[in-house]
Amino acid sequence: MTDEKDTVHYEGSEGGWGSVRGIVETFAREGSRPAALDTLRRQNKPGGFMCVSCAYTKPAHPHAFEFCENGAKATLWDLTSRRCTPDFFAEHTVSELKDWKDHDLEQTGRLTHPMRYDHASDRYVPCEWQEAFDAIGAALRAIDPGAAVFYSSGRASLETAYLYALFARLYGHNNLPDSSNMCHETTSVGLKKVIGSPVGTTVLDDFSLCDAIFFFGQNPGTNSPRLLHPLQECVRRGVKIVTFNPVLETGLESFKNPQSPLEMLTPKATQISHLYLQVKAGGDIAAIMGMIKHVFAAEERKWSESKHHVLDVDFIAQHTTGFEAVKAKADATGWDEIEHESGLARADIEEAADVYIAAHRTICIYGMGLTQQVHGFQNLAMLVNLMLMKGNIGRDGTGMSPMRGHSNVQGQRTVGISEKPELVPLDALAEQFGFEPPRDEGLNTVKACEGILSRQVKAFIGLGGNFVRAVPEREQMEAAWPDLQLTVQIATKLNRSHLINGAQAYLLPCLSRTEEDVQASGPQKVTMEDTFSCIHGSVGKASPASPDLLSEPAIVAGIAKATVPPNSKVDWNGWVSDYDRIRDLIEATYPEQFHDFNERVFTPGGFYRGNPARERIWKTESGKAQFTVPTNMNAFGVDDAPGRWRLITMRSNDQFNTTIYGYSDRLRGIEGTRDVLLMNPEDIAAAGLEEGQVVGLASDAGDGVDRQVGGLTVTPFLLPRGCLGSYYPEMNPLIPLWYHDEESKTPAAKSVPVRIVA
Ligand SMILES: Nc1nc2c(c(=O)[nH]1)N[C@H]1C(S)=C(S)[C@@H](COP(=O)(O)OP(=O)(O)OC[C@H]3O[C@@H](n4cnc5c(=O)[nH]c(N)nc54)[C@H](O)[C@@H]3O)O[C@H]1N2
Ligand SMILES: Nc1nc2c(c(=O)[nH]1)N[C@H]1C(S)=C(S)[C@@H](COP(=O)(O)OP(=O)(O)OC[C@H]3O[C@@H](n4cnc5c(=O)[nH]c(N)nc54)[C@H](O)[C@@H]3O)O[C@H]1N2
Ligand SMILES: [Mo]
Repeated sequence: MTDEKDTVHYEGSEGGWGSVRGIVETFAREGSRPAALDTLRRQNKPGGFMCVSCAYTKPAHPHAFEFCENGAKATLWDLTSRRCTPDFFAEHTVSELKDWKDHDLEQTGRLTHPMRYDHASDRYVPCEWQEAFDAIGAALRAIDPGAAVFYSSGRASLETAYLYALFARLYGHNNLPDSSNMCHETTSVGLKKVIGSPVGTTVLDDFSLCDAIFFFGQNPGTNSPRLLHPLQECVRRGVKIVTFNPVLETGLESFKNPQSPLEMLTPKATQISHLYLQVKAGGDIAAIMGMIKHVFAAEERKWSESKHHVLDVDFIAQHTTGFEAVKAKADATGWDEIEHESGLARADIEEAADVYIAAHRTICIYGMGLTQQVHGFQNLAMLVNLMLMKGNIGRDGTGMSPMRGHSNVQGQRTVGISEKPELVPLDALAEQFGFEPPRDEGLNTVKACEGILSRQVKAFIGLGGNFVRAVPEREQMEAAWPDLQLTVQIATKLNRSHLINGAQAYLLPCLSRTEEDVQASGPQKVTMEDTFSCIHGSVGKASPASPDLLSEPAIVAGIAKATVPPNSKVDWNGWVSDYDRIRDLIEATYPEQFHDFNERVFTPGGFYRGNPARERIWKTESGKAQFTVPTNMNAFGVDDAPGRWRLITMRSNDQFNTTIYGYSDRLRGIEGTRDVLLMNPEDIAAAGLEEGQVVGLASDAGDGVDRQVGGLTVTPFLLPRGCLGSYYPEMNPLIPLWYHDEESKTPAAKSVPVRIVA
């Protein structure tokens, strides 16, 4: 065993005073004005604004301060007093800015003015909005619509998303990749395949009914901290939480509630996980197979002893298909293989399975640890196998609960941002707007990257996000990018993607959701969908960072109007003047889910848009829930080989995706740097390395392509043997573009094959 003292691992609990200190520090760092406190008070409240950070729900009965350390950071980041103005751009060439770190670029503050990139001076120069729209429209009209890509990061509202997708289709393509393609696309495709639902089946109320929760590869302490409140309540009720994660994540181990004054004054934190299993990266298929084997064994024993079942045999008979094949596979899989592939001991897996067997109602929460794997689909299918055995889908207090990422990433898909035409009611759109929508499959993120590399894609519009920083294969992507004819970035803060420009390039600054959005009919509200499929209204009240900002709907409409021919059923100006009218359009396209949309915008806790799988109506090919036989026992995309490691690319507690707030990963005890290589101490010794030594990583995917990242300090950390950890997005140059989930093409960022270069 490793001596814990020698390894970096945070001692305290998530939440608590550390988290309060985190908020206070951010307040100072952003030069926040007192008005920012008012904004925080309105965060995630009915009639307030919805957090710009994660997609966790906004409860009907919010706490006095219904936000977490990271939600507060995200809000204060938007409300910073710093400004990135035309004067700043006059002082710095774009080439010069390319040497800046991600953190420093965003620290220049909010973008204030529309800018055009001027190649001659290598600078961004100010332009007028209409001038930008006209030039973008002319450039788009000059190319084949199929050669344009309209990307979105999952933050923009339902109203913006709907207009953006409509614009793409009126113009003539379905090339609508979304950050979801790098994230929970494995869910959208995988869950859809096996239970007919592209989204989770649980709602918040299920958490007050369940007896057990299984966590696979999701880190709430950092990425959805408000989820820790219901978890804490669950633990108090006696719910058993079992976690499978290669990293001992503090939030999942223990939690101190910063909203509870009593708890803050005592040293006591709630122990969250009853059992914490440090599965090998990519080892979940085997671990779940072990649990399934144990459930079958328990079924045999119980049946022979008492003629009672562990399995929900009626549910299996009535609602599922493929059960026998999975049983046969479980029988045929030996424990040696399971232990080897999962890195876990049989007794531990059996103990986890015993929690599952004893529980009447189980919820399964999962995240990037399962979805960002080459066999990510099989990860999810195995979880569904396990859940179906005891009828744990489509019953109160149970269900599959993917924790989605960006605050409206799920909703953007709901209202039409999809490259998959079969997921969009194209006939309804054709009727509503009197046009013939394109029916061809569009480009997802990986295919958009392929198109950019092959020079077939000519134009890129980014509705938020930091595309070149977030995608795999960074070196090649950055090299190909300047060959694009047109690049347009709609953004709040400067980032790396704004520095790699096409022949014509525009940087268009928009309002943040925290800010007041006044249009011709008055102040506007917008809406988003949370991870439980509930729709919430949001009203910004802060005064805009600059008088020259436009709202996202106004920018999308401005470009659209300059691009597509006039159409009597398309009223860009009218829609932007009153977002109620956009919600009417959404209601007309999706009448079942969005009926009475405008009346229901401020339903406390949001309004639920429904999910057939929750009612045990399975919209799958067979009309049943599907048991799936795995073809692989691990999710790793290449074979193990000597000197080949599985690299986990991680998020720190001081970042939101490519936005780096600071260099502290408090919950993992790493301070002042992100350039670390986390390694098990025994691995460090076995590899002949030393703590503190600076090394590099090279891609070891077997394709002969040279991909390297250097300057990483070897840091002992309690990871399973054979696994390495380092931060996203710094590690993205190491991920081959082809290294993605086999079904959904989600880049496999959680078990990247690498070699250590000393
Ligand atoms: N503060 C903050 N909040 C965020 C974000 C952020 O960057 N910062 N990002 C947002 C977005 S877009 C998203 S998608 C979500 C992401 O939220 P998560 O889904 O939590 O994503 P990650 O932190 O990337 O990884 C999740 C966990 O998977 C574990 N893991 C890695 N490999 C494996 C494996 O093979 N098996 C298992 N079982 N576990 C594994 C990691 O140790 C980590 O704890 O969070 C959202 N919220
Ligand atoms: N190696 C590795 N790669 C990954 C991941 C990983 O875990 N590992 N995770 C993947 C995941 S889950 C995701 S979701 C993607 C994220 O990929 P993206 O969504 O493309 O990236 P973000 O970092 O969220 O985008 C940040 C930028 O969005 C802009 N922005 C912020 N707020 C707003 C707004 O309100 N409006 C507009 N228009 N712009 C705004 C700001 O300019 C900011 O710089 O990365 C993926 N890449
Ligand atoms: Mo994400």
